[in-house]
Amino acid sequence: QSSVKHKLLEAFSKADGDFVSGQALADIIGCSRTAVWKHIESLRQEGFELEAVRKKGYRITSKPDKVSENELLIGLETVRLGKKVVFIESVESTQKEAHKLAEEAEEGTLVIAEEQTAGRGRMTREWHSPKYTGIWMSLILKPNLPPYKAPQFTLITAVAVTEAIRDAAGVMAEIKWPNDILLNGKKITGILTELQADSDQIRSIIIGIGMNVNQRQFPEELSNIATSISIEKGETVPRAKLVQAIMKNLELYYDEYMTNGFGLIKDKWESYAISIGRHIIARTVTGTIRGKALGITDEGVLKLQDENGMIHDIYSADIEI
Ligand code: BT5
Repeated sequence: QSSVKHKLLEAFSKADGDFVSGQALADIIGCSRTAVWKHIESLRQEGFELEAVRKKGYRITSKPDKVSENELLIGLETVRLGKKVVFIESVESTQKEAHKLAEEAEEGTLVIAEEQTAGRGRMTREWHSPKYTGIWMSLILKPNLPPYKAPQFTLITAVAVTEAIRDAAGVMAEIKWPNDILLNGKKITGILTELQADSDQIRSIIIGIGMNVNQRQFPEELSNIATSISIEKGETVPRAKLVQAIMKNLELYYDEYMTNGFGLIKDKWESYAISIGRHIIARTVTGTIRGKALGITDEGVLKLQDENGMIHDIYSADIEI
């Protein structure tokens, strides 16, 4: 049943908004034209809107705002990333699921949920992940690289996600080192890069992305620091389209990174970052440093110059601007 739906959606995806004849659909799924009609009805039940015109066939006029496998498949323009989707309606944490699947999973496998009941940030922090309004997903990559390269993936992801938000939602997202994306000064996205590795070789990188898309409000404790795309833009944004844009950009920059190294990504990252060139406060586990953010190194380390002119390498911290 679900593979029939898959084939139908793939056919509509290829048609790119044009009509597909009932006969063509019948051929693709190997059934009668009457049976096609039944499958079309079941798509309608799921929230797809389809137009049916005699002698022309069917076309999809709108997709439901869901992030399940089918919605992500239509219009996905990647070769590897996001081709295998593990959708779970409600999960503790997609990150936790991805860790469980990582060893067996093929590269590019995406774990995504409508809701997380125990989403997490760095360390033991909580990540607020309410139902149907955000993007809560974890992507499994398997680059042939040593583990010390892993922090660069947070930066690659930040560039890919920032561009996806700018293009697919039309709002000016900016990066705050190392793993936040802000809109009008408030956090809309957090990135969590984790590893399964041997001492000299990455086995899997698990990139967790949490994005506030269509929330209209936040709990008290987050309302000063967090926002959503729809609050800032004043209209809702289809989440599947954002996921697809992220997958496309990530594939592009991942390939760029593996082929040509970090140069281009570093330039883009610095051009999207708000903190570079400004005075900031970096709170690390060992203490607080104030100074001017000079830029990032090829390893993704933040260079911070204090008032005595001394330059500090910041590997991990929370930044206050
Ligand atoms: C992060 O941590 O920003 C990484 C968040 C990664 C979440 C994704 S969702 C999919 C995957 N599955 C998971 O379980 N996690 C990943 P950090 O820099 O430590 O920031 C956490 C802090 O952000 C919290 O302590 C709150 O102050 C704040 N916060 C929590 N939920 C938020 C939200 N929805 N929007 C904005 N800020 C939030």
